[in-house]
Amino acid sequence: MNSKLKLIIGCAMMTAVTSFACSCKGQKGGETTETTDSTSIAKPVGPKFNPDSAYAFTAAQCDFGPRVMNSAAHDKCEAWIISKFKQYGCEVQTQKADLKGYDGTTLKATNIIASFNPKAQRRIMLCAHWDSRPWADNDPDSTNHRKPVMAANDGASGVAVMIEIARQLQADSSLNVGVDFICFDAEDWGVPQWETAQQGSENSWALGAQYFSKNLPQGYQPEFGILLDMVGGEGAQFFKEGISKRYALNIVDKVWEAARTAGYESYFPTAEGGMITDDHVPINQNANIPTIDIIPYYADCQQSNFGPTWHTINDTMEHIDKNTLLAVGQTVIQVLYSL
Ligand code: AHN
Ligand code: ZN
Repeated sequence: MNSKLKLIIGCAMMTAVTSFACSCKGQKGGETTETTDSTSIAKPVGPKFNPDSAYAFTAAQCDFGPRVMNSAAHDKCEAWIISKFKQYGCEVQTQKADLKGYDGTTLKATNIIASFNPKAQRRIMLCAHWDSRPWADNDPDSTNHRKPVMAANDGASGVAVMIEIARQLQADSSLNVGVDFICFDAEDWGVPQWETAQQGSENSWALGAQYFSKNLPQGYQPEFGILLDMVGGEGAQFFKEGISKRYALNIVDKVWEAARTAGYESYFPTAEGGMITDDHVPINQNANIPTIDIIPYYADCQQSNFGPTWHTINDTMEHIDKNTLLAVGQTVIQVLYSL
């Protein structure tokens, strides 16, 4: 076979593969998704989430180094996050507080509140934590336990998906609601595994969200919230989290239905994945904002049910998968543009 012919065949195969991938994802540029299930009439809506962009926003945070509380990298990243949300048309406020870690450390915390379309009455809250865990205490090698976590997935990914959504909202003015992007600080200063069990240790997590839940901006009452935690890991699947079901079952169902419509059903199985202590707990309990958690559950992972890199020194860009970022980002866009 001559090389030109090979090239033509190669091209035809590429086309076939590309269109196959497209129809699988149900992303046919606004057309109705072909299906034999006559009950499925909803179609993908809203702008196309760009996974390369979200990936770059994840890497940009990691480039500062681990964003551990009270560190220079933390403060530099804070300024970067604020500038990105401003760049994409949000009004940004910060909420600063000295919070107390389980070990008595004073944590200089900043919750970042970025509002898109701040005058809209009807509002939705998206949130994620932006700090890095100071200790890789779940690393298989115990000599790494006191090293900081890069937190590409457990920190940067959620913020990156939110920044990319803000970028898309600015480019497409057809949204009917306002969106508040809340970046919680001091989520990951929870009691390390080497400490013997402490009473009330679950309160050592989500310190920034606890503070926010008790110090809401004047009159703040969004319809519901969606927390994004570890939304970029390779092999991730997002099961229906138990606390979310207890406080906001209709939102869980809405989001999982949106995932199906957007073509990402395989990332969002409808089974339950257990109850997780996370930022959404104080938001539900103290602020009464029905808030769900999109958080992975790895049923068969020995290292952690949050995935093999959770609280290890391997939570780096190498293990970020653009397809996971896309599945979550496009699903959230589907929710927002269906309101
Ligand atoms: C617990 O480990 C109890 N909750 C997990 C919350 C978390 C930590 N999310 C990210 N890092
Ligand atoms: Zn963590």
